[in-house]
Amino acid sequence: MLRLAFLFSIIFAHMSFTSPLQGTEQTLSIIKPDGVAGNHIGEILSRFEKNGLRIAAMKMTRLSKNQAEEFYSVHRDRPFFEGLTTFMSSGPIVVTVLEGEDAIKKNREIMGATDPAKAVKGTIRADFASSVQNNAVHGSDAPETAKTEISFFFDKDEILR
Ligand code: IDP
Ligand code: MG
Repeated sequence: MLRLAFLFSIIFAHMSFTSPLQGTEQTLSIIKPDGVAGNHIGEILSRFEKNGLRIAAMKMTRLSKNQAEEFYSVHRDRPFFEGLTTFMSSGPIVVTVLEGEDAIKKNREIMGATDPAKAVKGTIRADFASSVQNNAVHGSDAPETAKTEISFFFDKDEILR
């Protein structure tokens, strides 16, 4: 009997984390320091939920300059790298794993274009961003980057269902 309970607890523990449900996808979202400082956490998270994305993991944290440089290392040769990583380490951020059908693309649509001046009205960046750099949110751009970005912030057992 005890052995059976033990077996079930292992099965349930295993079911409770990580891989997305069949037909769904996971993506990493960050509410950047400007979004947090502007008191927009609640509104931004509610946009994800209202659009059918489920929050599967969440934490508020702050990146060191080194961590910001590591996270954005693909952009290391771009002229905006220094400013971007200084900005990203300037205050607390809220990091979430969003899960749902087509989550990566859907999140990018909800976010809007990188430059808020070009973002469609009603998107997060059109409504809350103040410049190309201070653009309120980050979202993964492809399945491979989503995977690396999620594991940058979360252990497997921090992603829940
Ligand atoms: P994305 O966040 O829409 O995917 P990326 O091109 O991947 O845009 O750039 C990463 C981040 O770098 C942007 O979200 C923005 O904060 C910053 N960034 C991109 N282009 C510029 C620029 O021309 N000037 C200043 N910052 C920029
Ligand atoms: Mg990008």
